[in-house]
Amino acid sequence: MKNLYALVALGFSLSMFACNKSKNELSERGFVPHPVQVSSSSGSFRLTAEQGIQLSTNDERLAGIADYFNEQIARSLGFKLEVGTESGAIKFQLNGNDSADESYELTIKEDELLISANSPSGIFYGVQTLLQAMPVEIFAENTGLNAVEIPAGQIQDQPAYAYRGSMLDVSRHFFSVEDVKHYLDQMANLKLNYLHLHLSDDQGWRIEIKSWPKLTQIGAQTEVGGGEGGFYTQEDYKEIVRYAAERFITIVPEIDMPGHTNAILASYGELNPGINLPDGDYETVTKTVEKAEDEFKGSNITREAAELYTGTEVGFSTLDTDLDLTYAFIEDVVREISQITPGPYFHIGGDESHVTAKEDYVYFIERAQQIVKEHGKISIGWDEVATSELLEGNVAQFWALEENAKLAVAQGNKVLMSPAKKAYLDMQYDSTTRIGLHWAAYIELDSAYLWDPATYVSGISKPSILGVEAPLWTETVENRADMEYLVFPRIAASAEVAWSPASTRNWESFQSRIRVMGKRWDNQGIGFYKSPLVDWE
Ligand code: TNX
Repeated sequence: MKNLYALVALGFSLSMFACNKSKNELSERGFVPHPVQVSSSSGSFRLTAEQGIQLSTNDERLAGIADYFNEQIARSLGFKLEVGTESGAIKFQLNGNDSADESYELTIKEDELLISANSPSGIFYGVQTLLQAMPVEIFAENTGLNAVEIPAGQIQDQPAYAYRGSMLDVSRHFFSVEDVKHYLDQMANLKLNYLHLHLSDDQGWRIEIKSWPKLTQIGAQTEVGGGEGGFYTQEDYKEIVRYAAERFITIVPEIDMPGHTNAILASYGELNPGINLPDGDYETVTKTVEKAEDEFKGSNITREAAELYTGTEVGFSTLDTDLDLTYAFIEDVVREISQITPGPYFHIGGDESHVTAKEDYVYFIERAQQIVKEHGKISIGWDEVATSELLEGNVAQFWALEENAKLAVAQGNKVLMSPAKKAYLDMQYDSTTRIGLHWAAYIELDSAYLWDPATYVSGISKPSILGVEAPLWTETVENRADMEYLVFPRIAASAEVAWSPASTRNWESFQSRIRVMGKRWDNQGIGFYKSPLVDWE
């Protein structure tokens, strides 16, 4: 009998051991997005202040990544590692310089930790995975720890899509440079690489244009609800671009046109087709605009600036597509913004131009694309732009109409996937969510996770898809707390949809890993939505 008890006790402690062991394994660290391949081995690497980082070559970008890593650990552990090309147990090994290749390998042994990649971006993603391989305390400040254990094993990884993005609408409510940096920090942890800034809309113009100063003197002075608005100086914007680049994130500026342009029309009366908007429902507004446009054409009515708008109706404004000055204006705006945008894309909006006649819309989009091309950029537009002739290489961002996305593909152009029913971060989780809209859907975490860009629209498969973007529209989002509540945890679902191959995605696995991600967010003070579908404790 005694022996039996001993045996049971032994069995119990062995299974406890097995359990603990499996929790400490590399594969159980809660990686988000999930890497392509993870294998665990026994033992661990002990990171202490005595270790160093060895760079394979004297490359500025490699050194920048080492600085980034050092800043992350300095915050939680209070020390930085020495960086050099001579020695160090942590090795960043750059094998080439193919910026399109974002793959990496991370090998963790007891005495060595190696990140190897063909481009600096690959090394950066290896660092992100390494941070997630560490205990979640690494995301907290001043932990008092002086060492962390990183379980041994090997990871091979690469993204499914080249464009993994999010959009921040800084027009409906303005967000400070600090808020944008905070957003970029979180994007980097999730291996997202494009931040699309929605810099203009009816409610506000948000970037300094030196040749058209009233855009910010007037057009930036308010926001939804009548708050004080704001804008980025060109120096601010450059700082955002720089901070993003440090995290291998490219900024995509958007100037929405020819609709969503009331802030422009309020700043420059000479661009205004001369329509003053009535209050009222959508139909009344549309009718008034159409009538006024008819009366205006060919007459010599003086153009008057529109009133600033702080409501949330969409689709009532338009630039005058017949006016030469309109194109001179766009030319200046595209030129000034392109000069301070190193990335390849310029987003021209093009959505919901409900008061622009169809043929005027097509003419306008084709001209706007041309201007963007002349400034060396590739146009992206919301899916409606595909009803025009797209220039080679330009991209349609699918949000609402599948037939538009198909038109783009039929023209040989790529699609960026942002289906509102899945990827929109401003949709409520359910009917009780305190902020957000629900015109497209209620989007709980499982819904945000359970879709595949390559099969979402029949007839559009992976080769026609540039990537995935999760937009945050901010009609109801007033501050950082609101932003965090809608963005997290869904942005992590979107990041995994964009990064991890469909064959490795699994909701149950995501449920257990997002729980660990939640601890990382808690450690950073991020007020995320505690979806009831996840056991956060
Ligand atoms: C539709 S999505 C819009 C935006 C709104 C958003 C709110 C798109 C291209 N246009 O103007 O902010 O819905 O969810």
